[in-house]
This record gives sequence, C-alpha cells and structure tokens, in this order.
Amino acid sequence: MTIDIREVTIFRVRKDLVREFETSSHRKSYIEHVLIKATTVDGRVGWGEAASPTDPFYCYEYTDSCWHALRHYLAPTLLAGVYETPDDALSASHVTGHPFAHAASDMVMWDLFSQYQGLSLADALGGTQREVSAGVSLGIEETIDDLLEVVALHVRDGYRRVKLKISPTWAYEPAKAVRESFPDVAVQVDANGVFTASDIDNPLFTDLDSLGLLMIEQPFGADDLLSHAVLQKRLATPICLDESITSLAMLQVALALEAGRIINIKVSRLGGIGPARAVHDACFDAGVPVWCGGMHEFGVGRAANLAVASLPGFTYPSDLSGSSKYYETDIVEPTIVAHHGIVTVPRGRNGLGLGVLEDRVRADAMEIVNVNSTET
Ligand code: OSB
Ligand code: MG
Repeated sequence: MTIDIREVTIFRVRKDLVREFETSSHRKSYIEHVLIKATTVDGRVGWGEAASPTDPFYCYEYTDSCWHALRHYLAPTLLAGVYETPDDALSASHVTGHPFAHAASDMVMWDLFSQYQGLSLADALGGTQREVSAGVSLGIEETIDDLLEVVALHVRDGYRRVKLKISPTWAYEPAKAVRESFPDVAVQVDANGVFTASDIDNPLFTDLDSLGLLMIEQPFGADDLLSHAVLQKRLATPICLDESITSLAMLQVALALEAGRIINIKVSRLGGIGPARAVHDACFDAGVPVWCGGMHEFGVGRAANLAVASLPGFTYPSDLSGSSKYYETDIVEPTIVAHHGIVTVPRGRNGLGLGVLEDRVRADAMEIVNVNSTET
C-alpha cells in the first residue's frame, strides 16, 4: 500500500476568536492557520493544519513562515514521492526545524494513511480512550473580576480545569482569586517562558507553590532547562514543560535533568503526529504523565490532537476544549463539543474521524494556492 499524492492546495484561513487572548508576550483577536489539502491519484483527500501563531513569539515560526515552507518545500516533497508511511514522507523532508509546517504535511499523510487502513486516525495510532478530558486555557485579563467572570462562564459550560496565562505582573493574585472563588476547579498556570534565570529566587514561585496548583507550565525559556531543574527541586508543585520539549532527544535531556515532572505534548511543536506519539511512548515507559496541549486549532488540527490524546499515557486534562470556546463556526462536521469538560474522540469516519467542510475553508481563506501549478 502506497500513498501517491497528485495535487496539493494550501489555504490561509483566518477566524476571529470569540474572546481576545493575551499571553505573557502578546494579545490576539483572530487566528490565521495554513490548511493543506492533498488528493491522491486514486481520489482520496487528506487534510492538515499548521496551527502556528501569526507572529514569532511562542517560537520562531509564524503564519508566513509556515505558508512559505509548505508551499516551496513540504508540499513539493509530498508531491515528489510515493510513500508507504507518514514517517517515510517526514524523512524525505530535508528541511530543518519548522515543526508547525511539518506537522501540517504529516497530518495530511496520517489522514490518508489511516483512510487506506480503513481506520480512524485514533485507532490507527493505537488510541485506547473514547473520550478526552478537557480544560480551558484562559488569557490575561484587564482585571481579576474580568477573569473570574470568564472562569465562571466556562465552569457553567461544565469545564472543571482551567489554565491561567501568567506574566510577572499577573500571576499570584489572579491564581489565588480563582482558587478561592472556585474551590472545586483544578487550576494550573502557564508563563510561556517569560521568566529568566535571574528570577529564580523570586518569591512569586513559592507564593504560587502555596496555592495547590495542578502544575506550573514553562516558567523559563525553552532552552533554560537548568533553571527549570533548580526550581523544580524547590517546589512541591510539578513543573510542566511545553516550549522546551521540541523533540524526543530534548525530552531525554529534560528527564535526565529532572527539569519537570509533567510534559505538555503538542503535535505542532513536535513537528507531527508520529513525533508526538514517540514522545508519548517515551514518557509512558518512563512513568512520566503527559497531557495534550493546543494552539487554538480549527477542527482539522483539533481532530488530530484528539486522536493523539486518545493514547493511554494522556492522563491530565488537555487544552482541547470544544470549538465554541474559540470560534463562532468551525470548518468540520460534526462540530467538536465538550460536555461536562469531556470531548469525544472523533471516530465517525476513517482518517481524521469527521468531515472537513471545504466551502467553509474557502469562505474564510485569505489566500489559496494550488501548489502543482506554481514554480517552487
Ligand atoms: O502555551 O499552551 C500554550 C496558545 C497559543 C500559544 C501558546 C499556548 C497557547 C494555549 C492555547 O495555551 C491552548 C488552546 O488551544 O486552547
Ligand atoms: Mg504552554
């Protein structure tokens, strides 16, 4: 069985967020992701999504870099070869880095690969869970009252775990207020690497440690594993690594250093579904708990994340909320919904497990290019 792609189209799709989202680095009112559609010689269609932020603040990639990498390198690689497995196509790419762009082309391959096997992506991966528990990731707000209102909205929707974005000026007070107002809700925080080694003795960390948080995500920069290791020794609260875990090799370094006790697995950051599963497997073998993070994905990327999150090692609640947390409408059907903070893993059809509404993709597209007909 081989996968022979004859046509690739890429779409730059923009959607407004239901609510603006602010992290330690910036604020966004809309999301722009690159979608990729591949058609095989026998007429099968696969989809992928590059869930990169528009600006290079989370990591160095941004929408334009994904667009460029997919259009000029990764889509041509998909067209050039005939592949047995998604890993074969990934190995055929000689592009270094650019994990978000690779995640999109890898997703297309996994969608097609599982369709040829007559399986949903979740089943093709060996996923064992029918449902995934989901929390919400909440941005920095103007005031603590505003934040409490947003938390209340999501608690009313049934979510039982919230993640709060923090910064040097928005951390302990908001986290404490949420702990006190919602004693039954699990709370965790995410600094997106805003602190530096010189902050290591900041009493903020011991203050946060007193709140009984589920975890503190990525306090220091992606490559500052040593500061994470020093801080983790001092805290009872587990440190969770996100930006730092860019590969299986980096995971091994982080675990050797005891830089964190929990790993956030993201398909985008790891450069694909196969690499994400490999990190899951290594964590599973090492007894390290993991959960599935997100990047405000539209339905395509969200379906792939849910399939990955159905693997047995995913034990902490994910950031894979129902799509109404983010967008008025989505580009897939059925819509991905959370009931009491639980999302069903899409298994309704082979591949991604749900249908992609190409008309919606086209309606929201700022730019569309058929890669076959362009010079590379
Ligand atoms: O660090 O997990 C992160 C969004 C953009 C950039 C980085 C992060 C996030 C999120 C959103 O936390 C998670 C979601 O998709 O809801
Ligand atoms: Mg994070």
